[in-house]
Amino acid sequence: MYLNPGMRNQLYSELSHAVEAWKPAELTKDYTPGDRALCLQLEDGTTNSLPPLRNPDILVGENDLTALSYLHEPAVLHNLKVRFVESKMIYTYCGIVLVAINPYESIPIYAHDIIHAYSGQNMGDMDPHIFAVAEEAYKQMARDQRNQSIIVSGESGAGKTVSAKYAMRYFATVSGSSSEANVEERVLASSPIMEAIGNAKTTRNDNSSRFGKYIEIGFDKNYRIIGANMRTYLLEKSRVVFQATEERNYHIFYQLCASSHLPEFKTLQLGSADDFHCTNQGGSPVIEGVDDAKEMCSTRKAFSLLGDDTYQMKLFHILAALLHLGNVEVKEISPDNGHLTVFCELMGVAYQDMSHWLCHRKLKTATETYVKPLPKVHAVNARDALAKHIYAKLFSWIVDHINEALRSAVKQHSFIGVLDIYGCVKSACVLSLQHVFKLEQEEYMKEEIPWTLIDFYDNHPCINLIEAKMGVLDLLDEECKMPKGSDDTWAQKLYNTFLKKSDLFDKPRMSNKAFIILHFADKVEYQCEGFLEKNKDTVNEEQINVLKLSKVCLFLFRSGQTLNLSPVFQSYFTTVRGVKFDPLSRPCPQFRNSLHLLMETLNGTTPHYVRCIKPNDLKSPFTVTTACARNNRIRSICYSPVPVDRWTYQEFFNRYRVLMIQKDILSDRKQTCRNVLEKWVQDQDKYQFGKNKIFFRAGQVAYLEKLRSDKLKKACVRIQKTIRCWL
Ligand code: AD9
Ligand code: MG
Repeated sequence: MYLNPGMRNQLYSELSHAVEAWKPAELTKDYTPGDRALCLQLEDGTTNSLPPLRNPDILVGENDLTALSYLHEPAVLHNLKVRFVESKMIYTYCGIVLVAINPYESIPIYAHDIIHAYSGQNMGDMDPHIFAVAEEAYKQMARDQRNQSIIVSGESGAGKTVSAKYAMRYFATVSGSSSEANVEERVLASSPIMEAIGNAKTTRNDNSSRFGKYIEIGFDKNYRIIGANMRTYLLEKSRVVFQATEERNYHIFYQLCASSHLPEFKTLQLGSADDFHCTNQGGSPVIEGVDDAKEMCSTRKAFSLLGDDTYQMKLFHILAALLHLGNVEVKEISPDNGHLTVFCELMGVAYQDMSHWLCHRKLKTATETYVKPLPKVHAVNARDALAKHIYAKLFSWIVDHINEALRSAVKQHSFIGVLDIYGCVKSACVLSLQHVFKLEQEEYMKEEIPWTLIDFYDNHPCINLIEAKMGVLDLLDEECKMPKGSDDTWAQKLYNTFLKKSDLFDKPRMSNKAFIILHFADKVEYQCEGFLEKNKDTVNEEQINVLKLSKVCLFLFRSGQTLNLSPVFQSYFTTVRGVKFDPLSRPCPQFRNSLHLLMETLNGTTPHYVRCIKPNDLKSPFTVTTACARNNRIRSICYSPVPVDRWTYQEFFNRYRVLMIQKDILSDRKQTCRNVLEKWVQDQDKYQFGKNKIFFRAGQVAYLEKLRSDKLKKACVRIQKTIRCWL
């Protein structure tokens, strides 16, 4: 028998000690049904007793995991498996969190009639569903007069983007059409555009989002949809010039190539995606079941819905130009380099200037300025940096443009934000969640509430290791400035500074060119090679000046607010197995600000959580492989933050006045609320009285709401009867 160390105190809260997740143990006495405990002996000789942990059959398959008598990893897994594999139910609640397992199969549970079935219903009355979460957010927005957010998390390919889209579709459908024509349709049209320019095929997901997105759907005072606004985070720029084996560049490039035969695209001089360096490196330009030419039609339709067609064409010119730029061999630039000629034509810039600055650099000293030819490797890097820079500008221009098109003339009364956290758990956006949990915990402390949130999400020591003064990144910057700095010298500095001094830092035994960081419960090995060059990844100012003279692409450079994130911590990290992940971004000041803004926004809303689970790596329908299921995401379900609902005493009093009879009402508001709550909710663990607020465990407010509406209904019936009597 294997014993999880957490079992000792039956808390299972040993998440941070994943290294020692399970320990062997032996039963010292046979278990007979009816025994109240199992007697165990661990390898080190210590003994333990545990209650029998299997849930009664009647509870297995429950649609809320918190209803299980024993909420531990095997029980959670078993319950999810029973629901998912046997009953084909992909959604389960765990308190306030909706757990969604990717079915990898189209299932008929998202049609319009299902949306309407969920509309106006109470969460507890219906099967768990993304629509139920959306409905809850919608209802709470109106009921509490508070903005809401739906936070969708999960590893790559788990179904975050799909869930976020269904939530948006729900709002677009139930919130009716407002004064503005087809506003719902236009809000939904932002998705195909963003996916075309920000999603790509990776080894883990054919439609992987390579940026984070927070979209706020705006409502008027009648809670009808009036527009939307989105913020994006951490676009993976390096993909524009580099793709790993089996991966692709952003979909839009393949869509353009697949449409190159159309008369309107003739000037782009494109052809097969196999012919361009930026689209052929992965050696896998086709996605099974996807027709890029058809997708292009959807992208164009969405663009047309959200703006005028002239800009659309300009964008396609720039995108095609990037493909040609990728094919320019910088060292062999002749006066008539074919691809460079097309690039310059499409971008509307002078060939002479561009070809010159692709292989030269201006150097300034205190007294003079001179021009130096660039060594080939630097010239290639500068060309790639330019391509990435242009793409990032284009991306943020499109985001701004969509926001402009979705801005409403009507005053916004409230919003529901949907956060699609991209990539795996290491994504920087998760930091925002940690922050929310931290604030949550701080509020409990302020209110003197004894509840504690498990600090699974508290990753601050790790963040400090990376971004604090003289942290990993600071040392990288320092090394970049050294005349003889190299990846190896940087690695050495890291070892000298952190080895044996930080618990979260380690060095692989067999390598002097790599380091290990302990993120959450996962160790990740980073290869140092190429970090310095990537960190220096700066755009040649002279090349930008050439572009700024162009009428075609000047519009991209007007705003100048693109976050210039160093790619180092965006996409250059590789794990031991060579699997790329979406790591912490370089926390440059602008990014920190945008993250803080996101945290502030989230903090001002009532959060709803959706945790997506990828059940297997083969994309097989309704299959759970143990390795996948036993990852930390599933474990973490057991530790989801539970309490969220809170009311001030006055708010509670006002709302639930109907549950009080005259003699309940005392001059002391707090005492009144206490008495009433104790009367209606017997289990005292379901709520806590803070100094200024009452905190409720999940589901309690819904329960009180039901009591309230029952009371009101009864009162209505009484009134109607009385009126009838009078008549
Ligand atoms: V990434 O971090 O952006 O790489 P996501 O966003 O978590 O990832 P995504 O939503 O793109 O994953 O889902 C991956 C694929 O799983 C989809 O393209 C669908 O083919 C499949 N999927 C996900 N959810 C559902 C669903 N509810 N029903 C059917 C689904 N298929
Ligand atoms: Mg996604």
